[in-house]
Amino acid sequence: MKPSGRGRFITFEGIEGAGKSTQLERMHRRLRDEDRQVVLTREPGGTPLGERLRGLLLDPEVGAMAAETELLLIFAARAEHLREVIEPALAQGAWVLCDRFTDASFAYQGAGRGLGAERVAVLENWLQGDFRPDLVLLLDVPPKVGLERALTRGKRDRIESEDIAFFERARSAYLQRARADVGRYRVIDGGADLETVAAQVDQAWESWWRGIGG
Ligand code: Z5A
Repeated sequence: MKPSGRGRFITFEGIEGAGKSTQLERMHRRLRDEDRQVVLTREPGGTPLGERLRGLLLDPEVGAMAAETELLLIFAARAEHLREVIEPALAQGAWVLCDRFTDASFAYQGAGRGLGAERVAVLENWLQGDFRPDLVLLLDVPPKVGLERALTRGKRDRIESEDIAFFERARSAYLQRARADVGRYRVIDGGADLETVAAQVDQAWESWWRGIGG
C-alpha cells in the first residue's frame, strides 16, 4: 500500500511496565508487513540531541532537579523531535508510532510532580499549536503490576525510583485525559496477557482507522 497525503501520528502511553514498547514494536512489524511507510520513535529522545537529554533526565546520578527543569528539558527534546523527525515523516505520508508524547508530560510532570495541567498546556500550545496525536493508545495497568514488570530489567532509572503514589497520580491523569476525549483515545487493559493485549491494540487502531475512512 502506498502512502497518500499526510501520515498518521499514533502514540502509546501508560505508566512504567504497561507494555508500550512491546506493543509498539509489534504494531510496527505489522504495518511494515502491510508495506506502509512507518517510523518508530520515542520520547524523551528520538534525535541525537533528544537522546542526550533523555540520558540526563533518566540518569539516577543526576539526582533531584526542579520539576520545572524536568518539564522544560522534556519539551526541549520534544521541540527537536517534532521539527527533525515527526513533522518531516508525517509530511512524507509515513505513519509515526511514538513511545510516549505530550500526554506523558501531563501525567508525569503535571500530575506526578504536581506542576498542574495548565502549565503543561501552555508549553503544549506554544510548541505544538493545535498539533495532537491522531490516536493515543493508553495501556492501563495498576502501578504495582507495571513496576514489578519494569523491575525485571534491573536497576531503576531516576523517574522509576519515585514512589507508588507518584505513579497512581500519573495513571489517574492519563485516564482522565482519555475520558475527556474518547474520539482520540483508546484505553486498553495492559494487565492482560501479551496476546490478549495485542488483540486489543489491533482492534483499537483498526476500528479507529475504519472510523476515519482509512
Ligand atoms: N517521561 C516523562 O516523565 N514525561 C514525558 O513527557 C515523557 C517521558 C515523554 C522514560 O520513558 C521515562 O520518561 C518514563 C516517563 C518519563 N519514566 N520512567 N521511568 P520510557 O517510556 O522509555 O520508559 P518506561 O515507561 O519506563 O518504559 P518501560 O518500563 O519499558 O515500559 P513499557 O514500554 O510500557 O513496557 P515494556 O518494555 O513493553 O514491558 C516491560 C516488561 O514487561 C518487559 O519485560 C515485557 O516483556 C513485559 N510485558 C509487557 N507486556 C506484558 C504483558 N501483557 N504481560 C506480562 N508481561 C509483559
